[in-house]
This record gives sequence, structure tokens and C-alpha cells, in this order.
Amino acid sequence: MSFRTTGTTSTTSSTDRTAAVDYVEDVSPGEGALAPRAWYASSDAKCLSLNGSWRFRLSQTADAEDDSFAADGYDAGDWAEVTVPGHWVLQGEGAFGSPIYTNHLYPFPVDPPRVPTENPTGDHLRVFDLPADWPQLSDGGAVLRFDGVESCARVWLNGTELGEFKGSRLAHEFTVGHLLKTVGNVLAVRVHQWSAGSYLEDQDQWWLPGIFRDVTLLHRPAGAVRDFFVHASYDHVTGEGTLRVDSDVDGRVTVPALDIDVATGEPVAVPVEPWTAETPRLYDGVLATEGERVPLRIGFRTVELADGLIKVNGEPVLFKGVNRHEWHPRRGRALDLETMREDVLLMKRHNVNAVRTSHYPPHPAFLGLCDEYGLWVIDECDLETHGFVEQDWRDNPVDDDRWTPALLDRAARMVERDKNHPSVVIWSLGNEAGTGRGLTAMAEWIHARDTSRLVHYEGDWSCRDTDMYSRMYASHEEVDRIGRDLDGGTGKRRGLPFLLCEYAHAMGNGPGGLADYQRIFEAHDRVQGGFVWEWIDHGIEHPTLGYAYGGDFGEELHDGNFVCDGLLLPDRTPSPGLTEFKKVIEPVGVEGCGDGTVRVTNKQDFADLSALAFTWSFEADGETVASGGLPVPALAAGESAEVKLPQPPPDLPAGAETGWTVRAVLAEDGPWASAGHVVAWGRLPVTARVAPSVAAAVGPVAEGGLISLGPAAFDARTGALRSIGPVAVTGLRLDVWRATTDNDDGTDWKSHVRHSTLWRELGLHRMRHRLDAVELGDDALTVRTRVAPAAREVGLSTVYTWRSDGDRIQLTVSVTPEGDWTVPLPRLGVRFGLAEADAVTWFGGGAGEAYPDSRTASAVGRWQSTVDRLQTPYVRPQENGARADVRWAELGGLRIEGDPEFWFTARRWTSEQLDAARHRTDLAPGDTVWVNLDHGQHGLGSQSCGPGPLPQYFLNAAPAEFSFVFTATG
Ligand code: IPT
Repeated sequence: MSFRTTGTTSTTSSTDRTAAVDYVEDVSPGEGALAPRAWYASSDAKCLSLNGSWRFRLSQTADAEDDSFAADGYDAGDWAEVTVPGHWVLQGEGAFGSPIYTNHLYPFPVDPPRVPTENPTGDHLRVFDLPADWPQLSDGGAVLRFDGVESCARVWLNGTELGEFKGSRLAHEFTVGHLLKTVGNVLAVRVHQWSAGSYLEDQDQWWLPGIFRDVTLLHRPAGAVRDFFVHASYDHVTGEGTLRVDSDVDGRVTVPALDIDVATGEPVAVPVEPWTAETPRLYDGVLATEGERVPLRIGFRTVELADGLIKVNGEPVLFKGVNRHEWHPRRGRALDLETMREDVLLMKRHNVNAVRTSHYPPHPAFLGLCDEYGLWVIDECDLETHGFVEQDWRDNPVDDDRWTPALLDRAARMVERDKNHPSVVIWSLGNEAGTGRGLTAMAEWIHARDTSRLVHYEGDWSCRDTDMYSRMYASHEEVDRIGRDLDGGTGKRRGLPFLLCEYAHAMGNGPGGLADYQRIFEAHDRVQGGFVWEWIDHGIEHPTLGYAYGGDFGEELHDGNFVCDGLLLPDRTPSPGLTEFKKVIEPVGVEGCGDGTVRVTNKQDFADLSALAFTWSFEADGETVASGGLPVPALAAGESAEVKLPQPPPDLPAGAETGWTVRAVLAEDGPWASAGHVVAWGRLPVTARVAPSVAAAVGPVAEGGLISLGPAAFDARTGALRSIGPVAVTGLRLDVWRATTDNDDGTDWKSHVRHSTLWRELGLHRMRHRLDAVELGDDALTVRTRVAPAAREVGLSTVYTWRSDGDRIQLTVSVTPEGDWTVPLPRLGVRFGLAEADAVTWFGGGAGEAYPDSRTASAVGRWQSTVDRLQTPYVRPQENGARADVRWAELGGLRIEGDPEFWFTARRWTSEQLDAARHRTDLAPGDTVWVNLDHGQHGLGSQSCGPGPLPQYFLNAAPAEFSFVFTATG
């Protein structure tokens, strides 16, 4: 192998062998590909998918093999096979290398544009015949399209080299008509994992080489459409839409529903229904040239920056968005259409109205779905150079003119490919790439090419190149200040609208604080919403670990489970965070006015309420006792009305806790959910419950090593509870520990406030329980203890008082902190073990998990589940599964009533086991079900990348008293 001594590939003298792979380290975007253009499916021109099984050979270096495999007649019979689209590291059961996860660190030495000698290189070979109905080879031409190849590819057809390209998540096309044969076409593609392009693709995700999107052969008849640009604007004053389709091959444009039949390039104005994400009205049209007909899906809408706001069709938009990486737990970023559709459906069903395609243009079909179902899109360029932050951004490619052609190529490939999607309202230059001339060049090019959309980039707070001020993970307080225009900032920025392109880091259990953000977004016009980080956990299905994350493939550098920070678990199960988000961003507000009326507010930006029906139900002790429809006027966007509720039903059980639930549901089956799907709801309490209490009627009696009190038995020496009626109870005592969440654990760059570190330093995970006294009183058993960690002076004086009326037994716990407590507690309550428990019924918050700053979606009602189903299987195990505001719960033969309401958790392992587990599969159910009844829980926050819990969600050590009444139900 040759050894080169100088750095820049283009000027290096080298042997022929190495020169043959110089393109890999060349900063230019490549050679041979056609100019970028709109991505579309023709109505009549043929196309042939080359997806499927390809022959595959993996080499460890870029130059290990010559290009003879590309020649006609090469025998690849002994090669392996891979599926295209796909990533080779996710195929072959480890035989083809493995994925690498890093957040921002380059997994190779930073010496741009050089890449390591060890450069996994996959040769892909596919032989294909033209289908019988393929037109004559003399009829026009053909184009070969690659929709996505990571990170650099060189392509040959029938032995002729077509070129090479970089820009992994962008389309590249080659003219191939002159090379095609009817049978036995040999398509050879060499893919290098690392290239100069890798320096531009340092997104926080798995590094996954391969041909991961479609490969298609497109017939291009003579006179076919090449590129076209649909300009479809909407004038909200006149209600007219203006359509002009520019096409580089002349033709006609027809839109039957609008009686439009005009030449390309000619504008036409007609009254239309506009496109918005809430009302995604698309008009079907056709662009016909001499050689081809192309279906158009036209959405009329106008995006502008006006009055310092992002407006669509004259109205400011509030983005309730998510950041979406493309992810499938087995196929990585090779997504099929159904998975893309599932994402869109899940978003719509959870009230999400916007997507940022972090951090690269998605498969184009995804944008088609966004047009169809209605989602605002920030389409982001395939650009991130985050790893240069390690050297204070020195040598950053975006500030180095040599790289500018590559940056402009990426910008053009995104804009040209996606320009005809009405859903795309904002172009984003990329993510975390510092600042520099290259970004300015991209923004200038984009602004000039497309005046109908706005430009976003977060990394430059001066907003030099952008139409909006964008930030990530700013605290509530800062966002509020920005909303009040108190954020300082220089000239241009001051007049710009604000959005959070990332916030509410959804890693593990969380995010907390969503509702608090939403209140701020809704309070200030300038703040136009945000995009939760992120949509889905990028866990990789693994035979022994459940889902793998960073480090599970032996990577030398990795960022662990930071890759699992989504609102969906890897299999697309919605996490409690998504349920919370759905509630927080619901498009209809429902609030009680206290006098038998409810105030309904249409919180949408465009649509009226005519698509929704309203229902009421009246609940007593969590059970619905009456229900019906609620007539609500079809309020226009932004309007509210007070609506009278019916009379409460008669004959309610005495002392019952009662309340109304008003729901807004889809009135009819729609494209993304069926009639009855709940879009929004509100609960209006009427009468409060009567707190449980036990009038002591019996006293404790010691006998034979046991103390009995009513239905309960205790150890006479320790005062420990042994049983309640026939139910054995073990280990009941105060508990302050929780298996720390990713948000408790925080992140390196916020080390000063990492709660789990502070908690562990203090020893809250190893509290000792000192017994001070077991006192048998006339009507109570009192057990006095002090709960404290070794080596520290802080402690919790804890007194357990038991009283019984003969049938039931009440435990009152009173806790008095001693010493100087400077950190909040993870939780405060009691825990105990039950030998057998499975079914769980409770009256309180549900159906899902809730924590102090993520409890908006928790609905008070009567719920049933099982111990197993109470768990949320976060990819990295951590505290989960609490149910909020529980009045009473029944499991394992016990009924437990709380005063006040409590947090209820039950699991088949201890918090300590949960804390120690690294993967789901580390958790083995034991014989005991551990139950936590908590008086308090510390908030969640989103400190794994953003701010911690707000002060009001801190569980500060303070004197507390709480009680539970236990009854054996057996
Ligand atoms: C921010 C990134 O933009 C995103 O890709 C992801 O890494 C996210 O953080 C964390 O999961 S960058 C961070 C330094 C704020």
C-alpha cells in the first residue's frame, strides 16, 4: 500500500492505486452527477426499482480492491448479499462491521479532509434486465437515481464509470440511457464509510454506511419534464391563489378542480382553499410536456416574515413541533413508506403540527406525507460540523472557502429536490456547524433561489443569515425574557420572531416542564413555539440487550444512551412524554368556569372547530355515571365560548368525589384517525372526596414476639410490619431513593447541577435506618427511627404511627429533616414488598405514568392494569411507572387509601436493581412485588441536555406528614 506524506488530496503526488481513491478525501461534492432537480414520480414514464438483494463485498480500506468488479462478466458468485436500501453494518449479523454512535465527536482523527486508512468500503453489485415493457433504448434516455448513500459512492454501469458523489441524505442522478442494454446490465457501486463528506455529517446519530435509500432507473422519454418549480401562493385578503409552474421543458398545467389550463411559466389566479397544516387542502394537477405527464399536488399558501412574525396566509403560526431523525430499530435510516406514514399518523394523533427534519433532508416520500396529512416542515440541510467545537471551531469547513462548493451543492440538492412541497415552509442551513462564510453563501443562494420561504439556522445568534432567531434548550426563564424582548441582542435579531428548534430533551423518563414552556409560548407573540428533541429513540434491536445503544458494539468512543432521547420508544410505542406533549399542545382549551359552564377555546391558527364533536361525562368516584353530547359552536381559530353543562345527574352516592370530563373528539373518520379520537379534554372537579380516616378502636397487643393491632401483625422487637390480614408484607419503611433518570443524571456540560451526582455523594442511595423506639400506646403503635446515610450529618427523623379500628389499619408517617439539607430528595414515601400481586386497580391519575412536572395528561379516573403493564420500558432502565394523585389502589389482596393522594408505583424489582440495570434485559422479575407509596417525587426536567426541573417541582427536604389506610380485601 502506498504511503502519502502531504495532506491535501488534490495536490498530493501518489501512486496510481491511491490516486484512484483520491476522490474520497476531495472536498468537492463529486463529479458526474446531474444538476439537482425536483424529485417526482411520473404518471407515464417507466421506472424500475433496483432495490432488493445486491451482491456485496466488504474491504477494510478504500483502495483494497481495484475496479475490475465493475466490468461486464465479473463473477461475484462468492460474494455475500445485502439488501438495498440498507446499511451493511446492520446486516450480516456482525460479519460486516458494526454501528458506531457518537454525539458530536468525530470517530476518527480530525484532520480535514483526510480520513483514516481503515475505511470500510462496500462494493455493491447488481445485475438487472430491463422489463419487457421498457421502451426502446433509442426512445429518449434514462437516469439512474440514488436517493441516499452514506457517505461517498463511486458508480459504474456496464463497466463505464458514471462518477462519484458525497452528500449522504441527498439525491444524486446520472445519465445512463446510452449505456443501457436490454439484458444483463451490471450496476456497480463502491461505497466508502468515511470521506471528506463525513466532516460535514457529524450529526448526533449512529454512523451507518450503505446505500440506505432507493436506487431507481427512470426512463426519460424525449420531451420529458426535467425540473419544475410550482409557485402556489395564497392571498388571504382576496382569497385567491396564484399558480405558476416554471418548467425547463415547456408544457401545460391543468388543475381540473380549479378549471386551470395554462402554459408553464404563465401565472393564473383563482379563488382557492388554502393549504395549512390544519387544513391540508391539496389540488391535484398535471404538468404535461411533450414526452411526459407529471402529477402535481398543489397547496396554495404564502409564507412571509411580517410584523416580526412568521406568518402563513397572513396568520402567525405556533409551532408544536418535534425533531425527527429517520429511524427504524432494525433497518436504521432505511425507512419504508409504511414506517414514514406511521410517524406522520402518530404525530397527527398526538397533536403535533410541525417537524424539523433534523438534521438532513428526509426521504422525499416523507415530505409527500406531510403535504397530505398536514405538518409544517423545517427542511434541514445535511450539514453538521459539531466536532470542530473541540478545537474552538478552528478549521471549521463552513468557514473555509475550499468547502463552499460542497456546502452550496448540499443546499441546492435540498432546495431543488424538495421545493414543490407546500409543507416545507422553512429551509434550515444545517445544525451545529458554528459560524462562517460558507453558511452565508448557502443562505444567500437559498434566499435568491426561493423567495417564497424563510431560512433558519440556530448556530449563529446574531441571525446574520436567517429570518428568525432560533435557539436550543434555552430555559423557561430565558424564553420568557425573549418573549418580552428583553434578551438584548443586536440590531437584526431584535426584530425577528423566535423559536426553539430544540427543547425538552426527551431522553428516558421525561421531559418535564412541557406545560410550563407551552404557557410561555402562548403568552408571547414573538415566541412561535418549538420542536421537542426528539421524535424517536435510536435504539437498535439486539438479541440479548433488548435495544442496543452507544458502546454496545465495542466502540472506542461513544456517547452511550444519549442516542435514546425520543418521545417514541425504538419500536414506536409512544412514551409517557408523548402522551404529555399531546395534552400540553392540544388544539382546544377546555376550562371550567365554576358555575356549571365550561369555556372552550379554539387554539388553532386556521381551522374552526367544525371537524370536532364535544362530549361530556359525569364521574362519581372515577366511574362514569352519565354522559352525552355537548353542543359547541364551530368557533373560528382563536375564539372562545362559554358553554353550559347539563344538570349533574341525581342520586349520587353520598360523599362521592364527582366531576365532569369534557372531550373534543373527531366528529368523523378522518385521514389520520377515526371518529371519536380524543383530540383534547378537560376535567372539572365538582365535589371533593372525603379523606380516609380510621378511628382507633383497638390497641396494640404484644404476644410471642409479635405485636398485633387490628388486622396487622408486627415484629415485637423491630416494630416492622409483618402482615395485614392474610397478606404478608415485607420491608415496609421510608424510602427516598429512585433509580436515577437520564435527566437526574444530567450531562457533562451541566455538571454543577447533576442531581444524581449530588444524591449519590450524599448517600441517598444507601440510607441507614436506625431504630430508636417501639412504643405500644393505648390506641397506637409508634415506631421511632432516624433515616440517614453513613458519613453525613443529615438525617430524617421518621416516626411511623399505626392505628386500627379493628378492620383497617392506618399508618401515619411523619418526617422531620435534621441537619443542613442542601439537595432535594429523589422521592419521599414508603415502600414495601408483597409476595403476590399482579392485577392493579386504582382511583387516581392515569392511565399512564406521571411525575410532578409531567402530569398534565394524567386523568383522574378508575384504572386497571397489571404490575407488568405499569412499567415503562425505557431503553436504559430508570425510575418510571408512577401514577399520580392516587386516592386508593388495590393490589395483592390489599386496598390502600391515601391522605393526601399519593404517587403509586409497583414493580417486580427493587429501585436498586432498576438503578443497576443498563439494559432492559438486566431486569429479572423476582418473587416480590415492590410497592412505593410516595408523598412526593422530585420533578423530571430535561437536564440530560436542557434545564433541570423548575424550582416549584423540587422535592425539598421539609417536615412532612402523610398517611395510608390499609385493608385486606381477600
Ligand atoms: C443538540 C443537537 O443539535 C442534537 O443533534 C442533539 O445532539 C441534541 O443536542 C442532544 O440530544 S446540541 C447540544 C450541544 C445542545
